[in-house]
Amino acid sequence: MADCVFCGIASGKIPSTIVYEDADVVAFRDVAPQTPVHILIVPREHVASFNEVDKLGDDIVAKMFRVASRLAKEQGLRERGYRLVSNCGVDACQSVPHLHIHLLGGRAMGADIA
Ligand code: DGP
Repeated sequence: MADCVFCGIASGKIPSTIVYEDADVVAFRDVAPQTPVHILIVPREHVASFNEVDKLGDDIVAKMFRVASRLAKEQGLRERGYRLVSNCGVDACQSVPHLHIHLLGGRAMGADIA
């Protein structure tokens, strides 16, 4: 989608540090990391948020979570743990309207998730 920053990253038009990509899914480092490891996992296909997850094939939704698990291992997060977050809509402070999962880890986080 024109004007979507994550579509731009997925297509290579906007530079980013990509840590995983295949035909369906791209993962790249967050430009403003909130933890030592902060990676965003997105589908190449533009859908605005989890509200539209039904527009994606089940294989792509599953792959996003498999990629998250694989990256957590590669980044050395499995022993201490990590957090997966997807902000959806205004109340959750979603700032980029392209579905994404944050993979956060590398330091202890608070117990509150909201
Ligand atoms: P959210 O607030 O959940 O929509 O998270 C959007 C995240 O996207 C936020 O942590 C910052 C990140 N982000 C925004 N623009 C860019 C960009 O151009 N490049 C990268 N790598 N990350 C971005």
